Amino acid sequence: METEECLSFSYTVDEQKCETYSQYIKEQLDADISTATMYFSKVVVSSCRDMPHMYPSGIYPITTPEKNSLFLYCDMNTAGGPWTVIHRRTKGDVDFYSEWADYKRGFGTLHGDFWIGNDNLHLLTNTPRKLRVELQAWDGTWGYAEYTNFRVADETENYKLLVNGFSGNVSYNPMDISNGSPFSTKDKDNDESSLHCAVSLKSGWWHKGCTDVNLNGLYLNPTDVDDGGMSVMRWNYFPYPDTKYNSLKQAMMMIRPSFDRWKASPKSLNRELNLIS
Ligand SMILES: [Ca+2]
Repeated sequence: METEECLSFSYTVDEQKCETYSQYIKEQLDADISTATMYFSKVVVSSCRDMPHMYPSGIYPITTPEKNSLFLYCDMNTAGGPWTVIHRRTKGDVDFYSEWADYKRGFGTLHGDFWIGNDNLHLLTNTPRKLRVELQAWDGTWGYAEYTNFRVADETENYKLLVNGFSGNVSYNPMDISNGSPFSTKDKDNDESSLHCAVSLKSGWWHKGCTDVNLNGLYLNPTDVDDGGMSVMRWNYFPYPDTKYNSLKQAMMMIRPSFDRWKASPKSLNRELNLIS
């Protein structure tokens, strides 16, 4: 491996080993990531994006420019980061078939499966944000999608979603259908369908009529799916372009500023602002 291909600081020429800082800390402390992040928890910044790149992935106290203080999970390893993780499902031990108040507040645990909360989503996307979605199928296939613009309105607009500017390695962009839709839960039907999509698909989501992506659906091994796949955690046509519903093993959503203000030229800044206005 050439050093240019290693994005980590801990590349060693002799061993030709490229490690992330998280792995390095884990080995050094013989501890899990939570211990490592507690070690650094006195770092205070206004977003994950401002975290020094040498820090490991983990939970950090963030004080936003609006002076809201909250804990966020910063992913320091994924391409294009640091990212703020807003949704994660890797184990299936958290119930995502939840009510409006739960989705508003957020639930789960930042180290495991969680939803960051719709009020937090609104707070964190009040300036333009890029969205990255990571997916893993049960056969081990990884996929990702990115969106140039991602914003969530406040509760008075039922957390309406703006998402566009798709790119990625998945064959289909199902978020396009959710774009412009308000959020719905099992106790609040805001979708355009005659169905109550949140109940039919067992999830809180920006359902329209209903949706082609159900990242908050049921966490099920494919052998346990008994409704044809409608209500499972899924991203239609992933990983098999010929099969509409495939249950997912893992999914994660994360955000970061759409552009780095300090790197953008005035010209590109104007282009960006025109795009979102
Ligand atoms: Ca409906």
